[in-house]
Amino acid sequence: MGHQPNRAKLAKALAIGALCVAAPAFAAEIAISQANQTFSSTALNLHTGDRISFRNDDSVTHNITVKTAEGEAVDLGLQKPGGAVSYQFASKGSYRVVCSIHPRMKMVVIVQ
Ligand SMILES: [Cu+2]
Repeated sequence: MGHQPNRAKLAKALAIGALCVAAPAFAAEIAISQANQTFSSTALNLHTGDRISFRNDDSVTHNITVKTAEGEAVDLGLQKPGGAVSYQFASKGSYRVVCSIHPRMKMVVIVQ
């Protein structure tokens, strides 16, 4: 007997959960490609909370390191061809993004 109402409640809860997931996020996710050992953009302006997804479109491994304004270096690890890693820029400031394997690969990210 108490069966159906519970199921209805569960369905409602699931629907609300789905809505939350589908709700438009204020933070953006920007896709950056690495090809020919170059970032597809060398300078970006982001808002706090935005995320960059870095895709490796090269045939060589990359290793992105994000250097924050405070001098902290965040190593995103080895990234094989075809792989993607992402990083969220959680606070304002000027960041430098480099590949620790290919020092010529550089980009600047300004978060405001
Ligand atoms: Cu590299």
